[in-house]
Amino acid sequence: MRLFALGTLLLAFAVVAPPPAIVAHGRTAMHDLVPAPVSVRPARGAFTLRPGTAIASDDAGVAAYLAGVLRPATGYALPIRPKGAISLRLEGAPASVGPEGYQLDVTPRGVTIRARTPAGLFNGVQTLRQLLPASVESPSVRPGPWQVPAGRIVDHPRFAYRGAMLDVARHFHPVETVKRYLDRIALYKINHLHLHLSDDQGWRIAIDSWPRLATHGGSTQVGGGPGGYYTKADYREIVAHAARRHITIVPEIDVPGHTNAALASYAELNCDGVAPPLYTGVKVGFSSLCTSKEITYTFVRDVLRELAELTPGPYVHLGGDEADATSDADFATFVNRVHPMAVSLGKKVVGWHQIAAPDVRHSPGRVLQYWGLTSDDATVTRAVAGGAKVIMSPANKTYLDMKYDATTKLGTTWAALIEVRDAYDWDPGTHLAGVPESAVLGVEAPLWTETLATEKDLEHMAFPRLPAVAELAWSPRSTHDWASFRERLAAQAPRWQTLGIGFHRSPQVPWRA
Ligand code: IFG
Repeated sequence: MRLFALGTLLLAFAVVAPPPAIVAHGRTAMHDLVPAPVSVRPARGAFTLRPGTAIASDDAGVAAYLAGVLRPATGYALPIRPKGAISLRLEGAPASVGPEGYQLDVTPRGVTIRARTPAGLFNGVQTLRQLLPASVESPSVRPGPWQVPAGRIVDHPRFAYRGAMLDVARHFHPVETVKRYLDRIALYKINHLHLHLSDDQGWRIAIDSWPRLATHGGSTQVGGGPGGYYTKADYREIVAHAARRHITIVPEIDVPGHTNAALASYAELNCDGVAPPLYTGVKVGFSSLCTSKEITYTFVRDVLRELAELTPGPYVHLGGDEADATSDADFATFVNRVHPMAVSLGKKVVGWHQIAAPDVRHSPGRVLQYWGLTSDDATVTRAVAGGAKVIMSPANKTYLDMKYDATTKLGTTWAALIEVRDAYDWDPGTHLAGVPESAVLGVEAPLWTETLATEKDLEHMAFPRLPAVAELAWSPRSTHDWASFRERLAAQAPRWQTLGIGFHRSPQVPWRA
């Protein structure tokens, strides 16, 4: 009889409905965040958004952004007021959060995000977003309840440079696609978008002093399609869209190699004075600016001046990869003349790590983007000893144009097959011998588009591997754990479905029904 009574008591306790914000296995959404925060302390209960909920904020831009995220699915007005149950504060955050971190507090009475900068508030908003049901991402009104599990999160990034790259040269992708890519990388606290604006197959940014670069050099693409280019107004629109998401645009003009589109546009840029035809194939390493002609340096100076004027961010990327048609001596001469032009325009130079060639001088603030396949690179080690910083983009870990496995239709395999776990299970802080974590500016996931013509193609290759790289860039090493990450990634999928992101259903991830 006694046993029966105990059983009844336990049963009674079990049927007491847990707070709705608690999902299966006692996990709340606080356990499903990507990237993993530095510290998470769940509490009982939840905050429920109501039709009368208001947003108060010390930064108007982040408040407007948050309202824009929450209004469509909730259908609530969510006015921005001096006082509100959701408050975004620029004081009271612990010093540990630094320039981009935040403290998020949720109680049944309200949500408070504290940070030291608007960027920190923005990052806190991304976390708040993930604490709400996936249906909050819907562009149209969905039923609630709109509950946020209670607790405290204190968070800040491991690396300052958390990047994504979009190659708009091989296949041109329109402004709307770039803006949606910005919306999506913002979900995972990525704060730089590197645009690969020129290559053999296309020149994608209008330059007033050299108009044929875009009108002729931008008139085709891999496979011979119509190509396209950004007008300066288009580019400014992309920069503004990025800035509202606290994302810095890093424009790349790849030189002296990867320049057939420019050479095809102006005969005088060629050593023999003859413009080659436009190129719509996928070979690399066959083109070079004419490093012995003075007009080449006038050309680069004009392009850099106009690009720097369009780019509020601190970096310009000058490529430097696969200059196989340029002798080592000519490459060093060219780079040593051109990088100082960018510095005199107030910019810091990023380049593929080949710019660390022996005879190339260090320019102040220069950053090497490592895309190699090895765990040791003498040129990089030497350049770091000379003051260079490194963005880690090992091609066998972060190149999102690599096939997931042999069955992937899109993409290539030259670096590696990269399934989700391959993109996750490495450490940017220790990847390269001779490059201490203090020299690692951050991580970037390039998306090359030789085989990616449509936005759906981009989505399939970027998701779910981009969130993996984003976690490496943001989260402390102590939270790095594949078993946890794959579960948290599975919890992201309903959000991608609601956002219409056509992601790869990797067999490595326990996607929920
Ligand atoms: N390497 C080339 C890219 C692109 C890529 C495709 C770099 C720095 C192979 N250079 O990656 O232009 O073709 O995976």
